[in-house]
Amino acid sequence: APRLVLVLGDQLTPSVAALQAAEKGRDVVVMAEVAAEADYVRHHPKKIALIFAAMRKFAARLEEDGWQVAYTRLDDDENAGSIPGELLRRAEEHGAREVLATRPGEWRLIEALETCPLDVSLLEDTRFIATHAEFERWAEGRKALRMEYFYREMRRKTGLLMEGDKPAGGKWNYDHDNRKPAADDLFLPKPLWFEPDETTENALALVEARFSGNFGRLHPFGFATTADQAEQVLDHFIENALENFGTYQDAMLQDRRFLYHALISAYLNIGLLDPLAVCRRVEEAWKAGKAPINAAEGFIRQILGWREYVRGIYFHEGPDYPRRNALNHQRSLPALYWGAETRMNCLAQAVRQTREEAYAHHIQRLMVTGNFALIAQVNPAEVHQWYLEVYIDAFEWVEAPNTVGMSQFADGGIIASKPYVSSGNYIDKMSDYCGTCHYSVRQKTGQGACPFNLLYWHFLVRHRDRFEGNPRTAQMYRTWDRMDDARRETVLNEAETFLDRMSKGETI
Ligand code: FAD
Ligand code: DLZ
Ligand code: SF4
Repeated sequence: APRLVLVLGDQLTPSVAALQAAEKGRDVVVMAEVAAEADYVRHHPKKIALIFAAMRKFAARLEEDGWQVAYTRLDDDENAGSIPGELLRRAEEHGAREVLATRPGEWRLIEALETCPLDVSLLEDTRFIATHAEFERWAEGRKALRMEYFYREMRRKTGLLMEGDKPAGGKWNYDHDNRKPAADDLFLPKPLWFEPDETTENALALVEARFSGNFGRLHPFGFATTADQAEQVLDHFIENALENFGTYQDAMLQDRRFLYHALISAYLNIGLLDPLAVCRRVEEAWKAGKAPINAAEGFIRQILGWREYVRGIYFHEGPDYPRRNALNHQRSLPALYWGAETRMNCLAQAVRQTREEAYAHHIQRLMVTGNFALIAQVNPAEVHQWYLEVYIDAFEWVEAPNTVGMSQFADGGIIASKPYVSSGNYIDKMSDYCGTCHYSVRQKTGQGACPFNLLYWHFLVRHRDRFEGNPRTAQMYRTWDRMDDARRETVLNEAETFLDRMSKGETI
């Protein structure tokens, strides 16, 4: 009897484990656009369109390669509505009992497959550089699971940027040379853009008809939808932007949404690009003198270090991880995250860009939307859901550790060694947002004071017990303690007033 070979919407790689284990003339590949995946959260329309278009093209490619593919479109009459439902329907149709599946990147779907009444084999997803066993071995017995040490292991394992057993150039990490603000007269490369072909247009029409109520603008749509196009995006980045990646990695400019970023996270996450191959390409560019070491190392660290590390943490910590709330924050996510008016220009810009592009770069996510949610003491589960919904690259295994752990400190400090909070100063230094803001970043209290300046202290004071003894935040408490009593009282009162207004839904 044939076996069913499940390929999910983020497993679009010809060498994915389930396909590797299958037999071409015998087995049936099952791919399905289903309501359960498309609306377990209200994904950004661009994200759904990307996945459906890429799934359809990938299925066509498998058929060309000689695979038998049972593909279900979202609007097919017989669509069972969920992945297990589709497997059962196809099992009956083909007289199959066995299913080969690559382990999904989300506990919810792993559990759904484990409880599906078919004989499902969950194969390890080999598209990552570290195996689960390697991560567990590394994590075992360690008190703190810091990315930097895991990253060094991965450098040693792959030999990337290594000279024998020493890091290339003598240092493991060149962040010291990075993180410069960007002047807005810099020459910046334009991202590569793909006009939708017929398959993509069809996917766009379907998404328009079914998901136009979701937050996010569907048109214009220029994402790559095949491995070949994704490869072109990578080439374009290496040729035009890699050189400046490190230096301006943390910069933010209002009218330059993509700066020197690669825009490849979605392609990596759905399987159109391979992470190790991407790192090797960047290493080659450095060897060929096309990029300095701070750029190559900084970039490779994001993929070889952070991306692999957060995946390890997600599976190491277990299914409850996305619901953790170590700081016990309970406020609702303010409406401005869904596009309601706000006078805070940094947030307005980040949200507008997110709505239009389904993209914001790391520092916008961490130090604008993430920082504000944290110091406004928003329930991390709501913050988590927002990030999962609004970004093109959001899949729980990578989104939850970044949001719940790194950005909201809701895991109690497994990922972040200090909370990523700042006053308006940091945003002003790294961006051009403050110049045209209603609020004044230099004003610490009183009418027009930047809300970040108030909430920052409110957060630190509320969590003094937890952070005072932390060497990375202790200094802030000394600064606070040096302020006079009246000033401290004003800051806290104004922060309270602001938070009350926010919670009442007033424009902030
Ligand atoms: P570049 O800045 O060019 O970086 C290159 C690549 O490095 C990225 O494509 C990505 O694959 C990898 N990378 C960089 N930082 C990280 C990181 N912290 N974790 C994992 N991989 C990283 N990334 C996602 O892929 N999906 C998410 O859902 C996601 N949610 C995030 C939520 C928050 C609150 C924060 C702070 C970060 C999140 N990130 C997420 C990480 C990072 O912001 C994005 O990977 C990056 O902005 C993608 O854009 P790029 O391809 O232009 O990346
Ligand atoms: C995100 C997504 C969406 C929107 N739709 C589908 C779908 O219709 N069919 C499918 O197989 N996968 C989809 N996906 C990706 C899955 O949600 C993803 O595999 C899990 O979240 C695990 O990462
Ligand atoms: Fe954001 Fe404050 Fe700057 Fe306005 S002044 S853009 S609120 S940091």
